[in-house]
Amino acid sequence: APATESGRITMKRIDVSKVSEVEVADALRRPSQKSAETIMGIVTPIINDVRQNGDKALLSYTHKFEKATSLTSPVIKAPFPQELMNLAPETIKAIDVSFENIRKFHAAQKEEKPLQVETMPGVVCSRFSRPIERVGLYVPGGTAVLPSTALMLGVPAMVAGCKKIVLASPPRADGSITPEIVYVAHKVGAESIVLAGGAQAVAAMAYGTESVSKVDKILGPGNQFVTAAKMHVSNDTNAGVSIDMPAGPSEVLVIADKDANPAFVASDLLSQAEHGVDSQVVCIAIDLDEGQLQAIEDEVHKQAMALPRVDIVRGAISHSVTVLVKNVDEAMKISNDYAPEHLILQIQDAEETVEKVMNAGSVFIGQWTPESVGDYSAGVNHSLPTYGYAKQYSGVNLGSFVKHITSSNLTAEGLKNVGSAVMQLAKVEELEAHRRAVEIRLSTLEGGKA
Ligand code: HSO
Ligand code: ZN
Repeated sequence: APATESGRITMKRIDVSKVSEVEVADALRRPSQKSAETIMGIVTPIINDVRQNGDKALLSYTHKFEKATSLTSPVIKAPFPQELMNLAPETIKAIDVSFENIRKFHAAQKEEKPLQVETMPGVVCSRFSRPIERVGLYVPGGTAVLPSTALMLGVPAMVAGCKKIVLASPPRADGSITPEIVYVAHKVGAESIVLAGGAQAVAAMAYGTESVSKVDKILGPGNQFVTAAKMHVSNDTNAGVSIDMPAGPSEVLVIADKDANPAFVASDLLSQAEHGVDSQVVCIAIDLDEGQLQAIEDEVHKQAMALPRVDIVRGAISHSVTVLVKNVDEAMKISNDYAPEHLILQIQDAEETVEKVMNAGSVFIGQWTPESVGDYSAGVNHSLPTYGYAKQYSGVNLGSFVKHITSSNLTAEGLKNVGSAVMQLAKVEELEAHRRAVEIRLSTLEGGKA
């Protein structure tokens, strides 16, 4: 039956004890995205245009897509004028509190000192990190303003010590930029804000234009065009730019047992459902009876109807599902296969269950931890792998803004210890110059010279 039958907002139900594994997987399939070729076909000409024609092309796309026809310059440089960041005191306070928590958590991810290992006597291997010098942070526009995303990208970039932080975000139709985003840009020490969105913003940061600084890495979520553009530029060796991860629609998986408060469960499902019609939310119900299931469904409907974004929620809920299982292990098996961006554990022993989490972007433990605390203020990052990519990607973290460099340092004794292995492998690979680089030194040592 359609999920919105008679106007009721309800998730479909599936009982794993009654259907095959294939049916479970089908029910949990993410809403399909437009094909990669279709999207690439649209973004490639835009990227090429910005690459060739710089600011002129960038501005013309902003005029066209953002309707910001009065905009004459695509960039604002720091220091940002105070009048661009006038905010209510309570907003400043909220940003400041969140900033500080995110800063603390990401500063703790710094490596105290270089890692150093003596693999053999006299053979010392080290690893140290250096910030990526120039980063481009994409803050989406679209149906919501997202200063929180500016915080999630900007704060770790600042903590890592990136020299140049460029923020890009689509301007409003009057050509202005959300003051909250300007305030965050100011707090993280960004050098500029690019007033552009979509593939054109990505291209401008990847190649640079007359006024947009070229960057070394582009991070941040975005729609399918932004994601495709990031993939495109990261595959272009002429751009010399990397990206964080493929991004998709927001999603959450809530595991609830008899102890869970139905109203809390529903509120968490809805907080991700309101992101977009293509978002997906999943509820795994452990051994709930009909009354308990009904209670969650009633709350979903009731709370959804009271939301300003009820139409978006309706879209998301139409491809969302409640999965009935018998125990925690069954629940965790499904969750790990799904690899949700956000995993909420509203179960007894939530903390102990974390050990069983194999794939997830970020975990929210227990009934007092709504996912929205992580979206804004707890300190964890909200830029997370979606669409099942939590199987192989980490969310944005301090490591996203640094690269690791290794070093080797051998004494004469060290070379004597490891030299024969090197020479033998070089011989196997028939790379004689490699072998001789060791041999020449060993014979010098044997000759007794200093
Ligand atoms: N849940 C979103 C992030 C976000 N929520 C921003 C509110 N604002 C993606 O994980
Ligand atoms: Zn969110």
